[in-house]
Amino acid sequence: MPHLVRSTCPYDCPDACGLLVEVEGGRAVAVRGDPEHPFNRGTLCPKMNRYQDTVHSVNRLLRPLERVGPKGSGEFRPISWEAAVERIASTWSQILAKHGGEAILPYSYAGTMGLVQRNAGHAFFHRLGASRLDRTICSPAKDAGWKAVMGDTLAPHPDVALESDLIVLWGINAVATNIHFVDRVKRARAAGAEVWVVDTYETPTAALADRLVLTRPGSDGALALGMMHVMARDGMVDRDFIRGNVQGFEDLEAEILPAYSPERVASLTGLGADVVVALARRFGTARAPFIRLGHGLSRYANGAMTVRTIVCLPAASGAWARPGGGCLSSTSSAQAFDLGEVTREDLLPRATRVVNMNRLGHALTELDPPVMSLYVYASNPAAVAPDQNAVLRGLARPDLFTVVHERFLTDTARFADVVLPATTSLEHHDLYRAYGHYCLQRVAPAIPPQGQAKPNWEVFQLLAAAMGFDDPIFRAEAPELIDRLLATPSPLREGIDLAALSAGRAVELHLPDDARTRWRTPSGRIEILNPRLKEKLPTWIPTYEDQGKLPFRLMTGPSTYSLNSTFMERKDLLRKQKGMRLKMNPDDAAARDLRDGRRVVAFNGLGEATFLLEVTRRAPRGVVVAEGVFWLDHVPGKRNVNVLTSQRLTDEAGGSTFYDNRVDVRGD
Ligand SMILES: Nc1nc2c(c(=O)[nH]1)N[C@H]1C(S)=C(S)[C@@H](COP(=O)(O)OP(=O)(O)OC[C@H]3O[C@@H](n4cnc5c(=O)[nH]c(N)nc54)[C@H](O)[C@@H]3O)O[C@H]1N2
Ligand SMILES: Nc1nc2c(c(=O)[nH]1)N[C@H]1C(S)=C(S)[C@@H](COP(=O)(O)OP(=O)(O)OC[C@H]3O[C@@H](n4cnc5c(=O)[nH]c(N)nc54)[C@H](O)[C@@H]3O)O[C@H]1N2
Ligand SMILES: [Mo]
Repeated sequence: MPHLVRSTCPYDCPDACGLLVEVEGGRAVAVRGDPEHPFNRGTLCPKMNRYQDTVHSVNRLLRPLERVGPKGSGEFRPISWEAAVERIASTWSQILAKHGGEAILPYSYAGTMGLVQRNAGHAFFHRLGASRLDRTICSPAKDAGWKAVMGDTLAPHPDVALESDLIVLWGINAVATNIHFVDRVKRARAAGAEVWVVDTYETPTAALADRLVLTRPGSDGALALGMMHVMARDGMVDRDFIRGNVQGFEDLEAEILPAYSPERVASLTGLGADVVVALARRFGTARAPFIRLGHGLSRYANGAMTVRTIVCLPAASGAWARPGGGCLSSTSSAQAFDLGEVTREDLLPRATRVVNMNRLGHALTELDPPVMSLYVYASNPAAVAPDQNAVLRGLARPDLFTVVHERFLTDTARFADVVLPATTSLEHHDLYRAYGHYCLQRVAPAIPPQGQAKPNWEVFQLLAAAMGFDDPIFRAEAPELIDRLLATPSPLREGIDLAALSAGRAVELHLPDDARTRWRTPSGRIEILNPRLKEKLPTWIPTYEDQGKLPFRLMTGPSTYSLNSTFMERKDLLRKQKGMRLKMNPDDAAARDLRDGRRVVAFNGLGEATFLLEVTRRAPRGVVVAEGVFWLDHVPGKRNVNVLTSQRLTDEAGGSTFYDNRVDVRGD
């Protein structure tokens, strides 16, 4: 008889869904949504419905491997765990003696979101004195933009949107990336709310919209300033709310907004001036507009500033004061735990150098003194990191000792000297929180580790022992680390149902009653004027439009059937993606005599990649769109969209600029 085990979807997605796993004979035979989970309430996305196919895939790595062929060839032979750990420890000891700890670089991101397994290497690499990785590939500019205005103010609960009369899905392809929020949007719409989608092309999410607004890539900050210009001019700002809660709206009005007339904003955004006015009026007169802000618009040279400017809108309109109003950027807050219990910065012998993960290509090919060893876990940089040719050149270096801990033989794993097999989330302990809602879930294994796979934390325990590190933390097992996280004080966890948490159920964090009226900024007010920043007031700054004068802006959006490069092991989902495609407007295609379904090459100064052309009005003129981060091994030319993206960083916080690139396109 199968039995049911509760679990959490481990992937990097705002929904962090509750799962019910049907287990029979030590195998997961079915996975469905947990009907008792407050956010996903029993449903799952198309990717997770057959999670058991990932867990029990014939392509799982089940034994440690050692490279026998050239780097990148994927030729390996099995070795024992003892031999693998011994080889890593002895190579690192030599590197430490000859080059020092900073010659070793850990590279990890969010293959799993569990707080223990995701952060499992930090204590070890701190103790080792390795170079530190600045984990900036995803959202630092977005977070900086929010923080500039709102400080540590918690984002509203996603269910607040149910009471809104105008939901704006801004730079988010929610049908692909936040599907259970879409359920809230549909319910609000059924109750009378209007829905806008603001994007750069017609995504699947556009089908939800009463109004689709397509801006020129990277111009949304100008749109937000134009909206506030009109709202101020036409008496649609909430002066009472501003007086009581906001710092600096008057300065913005006097110093910045005059330059953002609808006509000027039209020229910056590509929208008609009449459209800018109409959007401003509708937003300004809505009772409780709710903005759900995605990541797309933050991955530009002006990303943090764009987010900062948009976050001013609900302050100007006073939306925060009304049930249903506000802005949800991210619910992930450090405030629920002290992660220091796991990350252990205190073990660092001294402040070692910091490497920005978006500049891995540079780090592996140009950094001086050089990186001599790379340890990758929970990430696939050969596919996901920008400037792919530089990354691959680095990974191919014969003198670089690379270790990859993975579930599958990814593009990165193919370049490893030693490959270690990793467990899936159904095989290890962890604690999950989300970045699109406020649930917390503690998860125990549903099935035993497959083959000889090991969880991240266990591997670092082995490596610590082999390196002779006797700090007590390395003897603590994963459940104990979870207990320690849960023992750190936090008002957000006050009064939560600990018995339910221990039993593996999702529980909601406790949002303070004044979370939406007490602004957690240094001044205690919403800081439209932030005196601590170089630009004290939000303003417009241009994008890079990288690679100069090439004709197309390149959008690299999420795909509904994969998650970054995860799920590419699943043939069923891969078929649904119908190949690595490039969407192009029919007029642009006609001008180049390119036909639908043809192979085309997109190129710029960084490299080129081969796509199947999809000619569609969903892409505006001058914009081409590539959804999904494909495995190089699956595509012609063995390069994906990231051969076209640059290592340049955002205005604040060193974020990625995946959307701020230009390309040209030719027939193959
Ligand atoms: N199915 C699926 N789900 C995922 C992911 C996935 O790859 N696939 N990725 C996961 C991860 S790691 C993350 S961070 C989240 C990201 O999920 P989202 O928050 O949706 O963010 P992005 O994927 O960066 O981009 C979202 C949208 O921004 C648009 N966009 C780009 N530039 C601009 C602009 O200048 N203005 C406007 N208005 N829109 C713009 C893009 O066209 C895209 O539709 O999703 C997670 N969930
Ligand atoms: N062009 C372009 N590039 C992008 C993006 C984009 O929108 N466009 N999105 C960017 C964003 S938002 C992000 S967050 C990054 C994501 O970049 P990554 O975090 O590297 O994400 P994935 O490609 O999903 O790779 C995660 C890997 O972790 C492995 N893994 C899963 N669980 C475990 C585990 O428990 N242990 C170990 N050791 N491994 C595990 C998986 O098998 C998978 O190969 O990509 C970025 N790259
Ligand atoms: Mo991300």
